[in-house]
Amino acid sequence: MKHLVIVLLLFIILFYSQTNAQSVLVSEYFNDQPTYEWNELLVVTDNLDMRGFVVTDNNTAQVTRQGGVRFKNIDFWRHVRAGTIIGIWHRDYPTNAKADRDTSMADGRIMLAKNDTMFFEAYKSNDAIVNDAPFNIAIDGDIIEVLDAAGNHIHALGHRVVDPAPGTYYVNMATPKMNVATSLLNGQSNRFFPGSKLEDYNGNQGDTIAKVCIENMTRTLPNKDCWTDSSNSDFWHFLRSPRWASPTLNAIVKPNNVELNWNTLSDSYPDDKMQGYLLIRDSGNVSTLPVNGTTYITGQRIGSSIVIANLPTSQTTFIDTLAVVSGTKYSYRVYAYRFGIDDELGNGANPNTSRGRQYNTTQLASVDIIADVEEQQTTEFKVYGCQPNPAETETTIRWEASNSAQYTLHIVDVLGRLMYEQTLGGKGNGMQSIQCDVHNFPPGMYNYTISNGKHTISRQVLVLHP
Ligand SMILES: [Ca+2]
Ligand SMILES: [Ca+2]
Ligand SMILES: [Ca+2]
Repeated sequence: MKHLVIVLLLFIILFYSQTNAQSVLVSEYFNDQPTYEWNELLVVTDNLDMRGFVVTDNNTAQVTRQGGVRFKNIDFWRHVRAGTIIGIWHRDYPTNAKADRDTSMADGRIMLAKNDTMFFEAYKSNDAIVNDAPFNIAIDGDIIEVLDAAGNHIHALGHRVVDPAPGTYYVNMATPKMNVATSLLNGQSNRFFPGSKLEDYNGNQGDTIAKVCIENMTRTLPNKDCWTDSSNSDFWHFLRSPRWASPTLNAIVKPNNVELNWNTLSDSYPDDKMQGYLLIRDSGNVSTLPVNGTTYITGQRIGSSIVIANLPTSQTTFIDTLAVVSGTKYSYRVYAYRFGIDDELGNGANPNTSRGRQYNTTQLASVDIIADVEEQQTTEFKVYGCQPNPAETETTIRWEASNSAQYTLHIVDVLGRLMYEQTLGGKGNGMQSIQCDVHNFPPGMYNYTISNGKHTISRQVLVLHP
């Protein structure tokens, strides 16, 4: 029993130290003339309150903290989403281009300057040896460290070439951390690589989990190896996409629509609307996934699928206004996403950048249905083959009603896209007909469906433009 309690306590301590310590990662930092120096942070914990957080550098001997920034007590830092990339210039903005000055967090990427008092207060360590303590990376040794608002160590990456390396501040610092035993020349960056999972961000000097070189620097982009093109974009994508445990989707087929409902995904701060659902329909098999970095609009195609909605996570139902064709298979998918269009790279950012909108394409809700709406079994009305069929410019659809209900006509293409819709009015008994203009339809097979709200009957028409 006593052993069990100790084990449990150790587990709890370990759990807390892990979750607290790794809420933010120091991913990479760049040494140059101070004007062009930067560091890059990656947020791990979702909905993280970063008000009061500190990013600080160290002196060359790694003995004491120097300067840096403290995140201001403003709403901007209150609900930072997992996967947010924070780049900080160590002085001012070099230019006002979005690559260099990006103050909008909706896309999960910001690039701010230390001297921007909208976001930061200057931080100077109480025990800084030098009076003037700016944010300066030294060639022979330094550390970029993140502290939480209470001053607790969160994460650090350092370098030091001179023996003994590392210095005493580094040695006494809590984990997780990493030090590379080399100098960092102007024009070089120190970066975690491979950095493909959280455990890769904590190690001992000599471990090959961080690298210093002049090649492949990646400011606010996934880290790259020095001499190959491999990057840790999968890990960035993993942090930047939402979680959805056991997604389920139900579809209820009605004569003139399909009602969809699904279970809600995990969203620790729905108010910011940074997460949502992408809904698609396919009248065959879904073969193409949404592409990371791309934001789709309703009606847009993803392979053979069609986007039917983009919804916030507060909504878990949707009515697809589609007159289904009996016997036809329809596939529905609901994908969860986080973040909007990238401010710098625009819509359609290369998926390898893991920037902009990120989809969870492994945890997704799906349902396939074969529509069965009791068609051709009613005595209330009959639908006859249209004339002519194949049709070139127009065709006449005839039906015969035995009562005077309200009838509607829908024509859809093979993807289920509505091409034509007509209310036929409360016609009386007997033979009815309507002439349809099809000269604008692309050549192909179409389904036409007549419904009286209770029953539907569908037939097919081939459109040709010889
Ligand atoms: Ca941005
Ligand atoms: Ca320094
Ligand atoms: Ca990087």
